[in-house]
Amino acid sequence: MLERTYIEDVTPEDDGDETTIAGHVHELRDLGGILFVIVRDGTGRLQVVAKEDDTPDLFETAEDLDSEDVVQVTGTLEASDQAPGGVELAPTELTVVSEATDVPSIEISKDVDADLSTRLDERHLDVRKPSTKAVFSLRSKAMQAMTDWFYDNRFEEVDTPELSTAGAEGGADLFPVVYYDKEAYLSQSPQLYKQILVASGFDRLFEVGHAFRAEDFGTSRHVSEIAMFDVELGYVEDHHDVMDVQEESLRHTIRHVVEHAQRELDELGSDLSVPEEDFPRITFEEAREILADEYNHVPEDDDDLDTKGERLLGKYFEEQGHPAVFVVGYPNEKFYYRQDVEGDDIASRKFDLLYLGQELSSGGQREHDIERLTAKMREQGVEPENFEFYLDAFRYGVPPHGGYGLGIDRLVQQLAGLDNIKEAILFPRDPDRLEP
Ligand code: ATP
Ligand code: AMO
Repeated sequence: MLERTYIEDVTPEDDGDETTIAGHVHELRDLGGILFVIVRDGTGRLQVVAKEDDTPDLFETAEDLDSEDVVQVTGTLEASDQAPGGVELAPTELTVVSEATDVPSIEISKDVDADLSTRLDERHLDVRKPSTKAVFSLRSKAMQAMTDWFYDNRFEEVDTPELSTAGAEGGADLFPVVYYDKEAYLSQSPQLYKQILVASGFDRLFEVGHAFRAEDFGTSRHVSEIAMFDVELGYVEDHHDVMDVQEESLRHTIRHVVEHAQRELDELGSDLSVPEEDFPRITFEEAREILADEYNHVPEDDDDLDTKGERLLGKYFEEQGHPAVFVVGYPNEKFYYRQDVEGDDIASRKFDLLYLGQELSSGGQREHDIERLTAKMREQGVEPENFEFYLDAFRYGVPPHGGYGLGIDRLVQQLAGLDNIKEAILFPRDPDRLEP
């Protein structure tokens, strides 16, 4: 490995220390006889001050530098009030590791916002921007925290196929693929496999995977390829056990981000707080009542909340100090949710979690009785015969179970305070974008 100190580890307290850094030339400022070279690595930026009088040979090399050249610099750290971050490097050695042969087509060092489409077309350049890189450092830290929580709470990670013969979430938005001499589909959700595995004895599992939805949307919160954090657990009493897992793991994740990704949050100007209080759990009917009474808003679809409704509910609860709220008991849900349970005053044990005014996850308790499950499938026009691989698992004893799927891209969008979900994805896919 090339010798180097990560720039985020350099502080004014290191005054007088000799160190080596490596990174891209972020910015060059020539003051005649003094050259400021701002070097950027994946963790931050440091000002290198080359002086013609002190190190004439090195100064000559520095004068020939171009933006985005890759350099390795050794020198002495000097605390200075004038330096960005309060510390700079007086260089004694400067090596050009790799030269940039072209001039970047978008501004990397300045905060002029190119439009999103251009940024995504030139994503490899856009990601060099500290504010863009911060999104993905934050994403990595959030995912580390989330997976840690599940490992720490006796969940096991599983890996299920993304090619299959049937869709779990309904047939309309499937992507067909040519699979040898058959037609197959890209997975919409690991839903069926999660349940099969709980039946088989993986009674606390999670999976980080991709889900594909051929939805014909043009919204700021939908993409065609979704990173999904899926969870399933057995031996639940009801959907509240599932919400407990969703709530605790999310709180842990946000807390970790607030405590360990402050540099990224600062870079993004995102002011995030940890939702310490219990997330309110309201029924679907209560949600509709709040929308009608407080905002005179009636979602078009009787069985769902619309985007505007979710935003308004988010606002309503945020004003009361709750950034996250569960809406429980959606009517006419997919066949795998427990519905019409005797004694329940809700239509189903399905919930959505709204976080900062946007749906972040869906989940609930599942139907584990094969008779009721097949009846529900038939009622919904889903042929049980096409789901034998799934139903078979329910013939050998299945613990009562539940789970949820959380859209990772939406989580990052909200944590980072981004307008569009595509900003939270390195190489997003939508109806118009299949590259880069
Ligand atoms: P579901 O569980 O109902 O299949 P979902 O969990 O995949 O949906 P979304 O796709 O975010 O979650 O849908 C939630 C809400 O988003 C919908 O109720 C609808 O109000 C809104 N929505 C979905 N598609 C669009 C669209 N094309 N344009 C505007 N809003 C949309
Ligand atoms: P659902 O279809 O609600 O539920 O998806 C779960 C979560 O995935 C995210 N999501 C999306 N994100 C971006 N673009 C999209 N097109 C998109 N579609 C969904 C959302 C959503 O809340 N099997 C169930 C989950 C379960 O019950 O376990 C499912 O897939 O954040």
